[in-house]
Amino acid sequence: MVRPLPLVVAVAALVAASFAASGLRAKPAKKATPAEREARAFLTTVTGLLQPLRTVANQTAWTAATDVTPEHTAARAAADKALAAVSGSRLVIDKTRALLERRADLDELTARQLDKLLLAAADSPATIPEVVAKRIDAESRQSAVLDGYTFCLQSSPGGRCRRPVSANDLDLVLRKSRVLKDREQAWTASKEIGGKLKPGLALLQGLRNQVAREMGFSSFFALEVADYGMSVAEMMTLMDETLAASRSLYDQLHCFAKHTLAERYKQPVPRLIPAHWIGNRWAQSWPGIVASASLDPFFKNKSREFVVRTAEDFYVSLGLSRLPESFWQKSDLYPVDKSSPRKKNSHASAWHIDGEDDVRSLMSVEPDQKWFGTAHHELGHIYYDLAYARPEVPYLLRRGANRAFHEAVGELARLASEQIPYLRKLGIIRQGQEPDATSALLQSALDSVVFLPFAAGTMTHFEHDLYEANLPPTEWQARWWQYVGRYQGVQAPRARADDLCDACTKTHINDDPAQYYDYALATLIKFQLHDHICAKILKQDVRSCDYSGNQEVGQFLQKILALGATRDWREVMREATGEGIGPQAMLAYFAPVMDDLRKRNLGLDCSR
Ligand code: X8Z
Ligand code: ZN
Repeated sequence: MVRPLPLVVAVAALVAASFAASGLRAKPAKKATPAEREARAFLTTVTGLLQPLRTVANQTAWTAATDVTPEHTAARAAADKALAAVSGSRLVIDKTRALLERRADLDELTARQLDKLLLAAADSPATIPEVVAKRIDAESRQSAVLDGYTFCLQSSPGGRCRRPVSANDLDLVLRKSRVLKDREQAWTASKEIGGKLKPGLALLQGLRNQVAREMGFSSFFALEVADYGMSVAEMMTLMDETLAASRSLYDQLHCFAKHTLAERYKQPVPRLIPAHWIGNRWAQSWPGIVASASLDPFFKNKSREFVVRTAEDFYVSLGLSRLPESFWQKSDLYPVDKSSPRKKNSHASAWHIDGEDDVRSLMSVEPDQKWFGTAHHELGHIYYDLAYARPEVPYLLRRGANRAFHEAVGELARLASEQIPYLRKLGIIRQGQEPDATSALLQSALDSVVFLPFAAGTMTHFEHDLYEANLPPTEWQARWWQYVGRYQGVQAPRARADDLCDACTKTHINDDPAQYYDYALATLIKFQLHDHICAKILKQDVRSCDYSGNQEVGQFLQKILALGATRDWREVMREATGEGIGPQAMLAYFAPVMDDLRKRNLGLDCSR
């Protein structure tokens, strides 16, 4: 016989069960300390003010990024100022600091919210209102310059553009053309915008540092790193260790690539690879080097809509819900028609507007391999957002376990989207048409391993110097190319003018400053999660592994996503994979490439 539980016990059991199911730890009910009660009341008030202000700021930023006009740029700045007035107010700063001094008397969840509040305040401290206002205006203007720019393949002597092109057009030339002259023209055109962005970044360098230093951080870089609970030195060490661990594989990939490309373009083998030989504007991934492994031909007869709908189907097949109808109505997923005067940001992004279910993505999807992977990536962000938008997760903790986790989930879905059994199941690749496994894995390393020297090397070290060392604008070009050479083994096609800013052409330097190590860490986490999913849950070969249709995989992911930032990310990592963050899973994944390349490169001059 089942005896009914007394009411109090039943409620306690229910609460504990719902916490356990949600992954939040049920604390034995203890009486809240006075500090805890005070903090909760404070957080309720502040969150009540912040959530609507952030929603409006996100809405106006969305409009500014999807329809670049002076009015939208100004509206974004106005909304950001209204938000800054609360988020960086003296009351918020002083009260949050005072409460955090009593950390021992606070619940973990409460202290975590206060930590996030203080970091957000450091973006716009009211103690220096003129600096904050200048920074907001400068950020808004910089995005408008970036998003409103039209690339130009050919200018007339009068300076007018004879051949305006989109970012997708330039990327296509770099991915497909075998004519070096055309490649150099496209690469050079992609860098013209840097000169226009340089004065804005020079202004922002000072303003970003000023706000961060006002709150006691050594620089803006240190402020952004603090979100991981790490110091600058710790982050830089982690980056350098990651580079060291992947260095021998990278050297083999570099050697193979430069010999293959020199033969393709009928050029002498260089020491460093000329940037315009590579199929990406920043050489952050090297698509198309193993031509037989390209999946682009399989997307020829597919529509743009197919690409995004298939990405949604992937998540639904794991047991996650369909996206809210508003996602499809409000997102901006496809390129602007060439005949339209509208300008929008060309880089893919995912937006969580209200911290609830207003989620949107901004993309310029075309039916090809790159956008197929990117659509899976962006929807990863969206499903993360939706998973933690629930009452148990306080508004201030509705974010990834850390920023890298958010990126890792997107990149994990991209990796899953490239697995041959999945593409076969979807009918994208027919039986017998698959690229051979060795070529596919080699190309995958050329997309993924080569990313680390860019992310952990060039980008992170450049932004470190930009903020921590106040690197003067006159030295930006030289430092950028010094790092591109040192970490990536790549060089500019010809000398670059000092008044240009090739670093400025990278979206993140402008819009997501001092955060690019997120993607380096995400690369490691991605392979660790992938290894766990394939080896432990699906019991499939990690290099030929189909997640789709498996609800257990969905539950594994959902459990991580639903936590948001309620737990320390190191714990989340250990509980999910049984290990700390590291390169071991990635290196094991590509171990056959290392063996293969040692043979292929035997006797070649690999020096650089
Ligand atoms: O910016 C992105 C995503 C949006 S969060 C498309 N990525 C980095 C980049 O393009 O530089 C994904 C991988 C690296
Ligand atoms: Zn992303």
